[in-house]
Amino acid sequence: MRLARLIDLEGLLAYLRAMSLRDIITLPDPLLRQTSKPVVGVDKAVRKIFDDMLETMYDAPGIGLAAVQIGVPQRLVVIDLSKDGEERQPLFMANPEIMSASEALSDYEEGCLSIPEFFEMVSRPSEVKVRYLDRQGEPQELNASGVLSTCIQHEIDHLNGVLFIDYISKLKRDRVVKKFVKAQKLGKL
Ligand code: GNR
Ligand code: NI
Repeated sequence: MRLARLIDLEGLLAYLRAMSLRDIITLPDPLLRQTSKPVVGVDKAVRKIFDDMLETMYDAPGIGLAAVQIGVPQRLVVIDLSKDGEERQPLFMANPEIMSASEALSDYEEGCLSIPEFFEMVSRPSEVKVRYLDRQGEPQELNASGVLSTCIQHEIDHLNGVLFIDYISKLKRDRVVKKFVKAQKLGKL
């Protein structure tokens, strides 16, 4: 748990109630480069991981999270694109797979909770068709465009050990990795 939450009473109470906030691993943690394993099905244990991921993502805050980012190398993703004050719309995906992707590309400025405070434009297929198991373990198919498409592709990349910095110039990538290696040596940011 982060120090900021320990000295924040409201945050501490929320933590004690839910017991599900997890630490998000950051660059250069080698786990971020590992390939996550498929889940056999969606049971109680998997739903607990989903819940922890969602809580951690809302707290960060972020619009998506892959299980590996909380140190669990299983093929699980949560996404919620709802705006502040709107009703939450969590999307739970187990073993998500991209079935097809459009030829047309879209540019979007991406960030990643595992690479805090770094943002760059990334070009990806505008639309994807994705298959996954939902929170009940039911197979689902989804056609995504816009930010949802970008986010799904970003999260599935995490499951394969791929980060958005892999799509930017080597110069910029080396620079940001170096910054995080140095920050870690100095005992984190
Ligand atoms: O919160 C996040 N925002 C975001 C913005 C643009 C493209 C992708 C993302 S996902 C990111 C959270 C994250 O790191 N998920 O893995
Ligand atoms: Ni990310």
